[in-house]
Amino acid sequence: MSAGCRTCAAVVLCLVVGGLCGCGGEGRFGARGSQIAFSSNRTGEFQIYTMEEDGSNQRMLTGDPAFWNGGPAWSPDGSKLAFERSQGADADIWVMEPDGTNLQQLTSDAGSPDPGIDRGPAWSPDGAQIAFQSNLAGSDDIYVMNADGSDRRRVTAWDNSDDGGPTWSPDGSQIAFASTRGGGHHIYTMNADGTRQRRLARGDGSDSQPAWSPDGSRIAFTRWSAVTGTDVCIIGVDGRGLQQLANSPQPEHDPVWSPDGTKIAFVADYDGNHDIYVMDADGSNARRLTWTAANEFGPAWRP
Ligand SMILES: [Ca+2]
Ligand SMILES: [Ca+2]
Repeated sequence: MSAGCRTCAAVVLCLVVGGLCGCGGEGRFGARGSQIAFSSNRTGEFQIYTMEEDGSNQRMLTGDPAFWNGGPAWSPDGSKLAFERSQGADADIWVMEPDGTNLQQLTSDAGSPDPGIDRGPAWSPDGAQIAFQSNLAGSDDIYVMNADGSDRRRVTAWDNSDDGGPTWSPDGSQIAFASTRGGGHHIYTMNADGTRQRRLARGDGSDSQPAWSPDGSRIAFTRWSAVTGTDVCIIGVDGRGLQQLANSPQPEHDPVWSPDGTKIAFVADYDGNHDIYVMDADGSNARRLTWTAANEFGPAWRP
């Protein structure tokens, strides 16, 4: 296996088990809809950063080299960032303010009963709940908890398949996610209480990382094929209108919508490492926002 293929395999594995989605006002930390949070290992371990949507003003929010930090997700009012933080084999959901202060751990291993690897936080549109994936029951499943970490409940329980990468519909009634049930990796939708689970995108690709569009009509996601590796695609919530937006032979993944639905931020590796890019929602006009030799992942647009 070539180094490139190993990278692809690592990315695909990361996409399958990792859930990255996520998604005010003229406030203390920038204008509404103009900031993007992401993770980068430019200083060593992965930390959470924010930048303006033109790539300027990149600031590190977390800085403890003992922890891996990723998967940032903005609260709907833009006042908080949920993210996944791990040390060793464990990972939990944390939340902080957009300047990196007031860190709080929402899921915990302390004293058990939570030995789970908890990842991929996604806020409900009303800000009251956070969906995430956890292997608490063995395989990865989607869980929903109150935004303060209380009242966790499991909403997927399909054999031993892995379910991850939750993203809420804008009206809060549904959650899309990626699942390995039935073989392969595909996008499913369900009611937010776990009922009416059904497969969305057909085709032979390995699909992951769904991101619901702000107008509710489409879902962006990552599809892996043997020809072009991981690509950014979108599909209607009725399962029609599949489009490939970024499908070069290089890896493209981690799609997320701008709050106004006109742009999609994503991650691509066009020069040997991963960086954040933004394109128009029709796939045109891609421009690069980060220029490091390190890796950037998991963009999340501030509401
Ligand atoms: Ca590609
Ligand atoms: Ca980079």
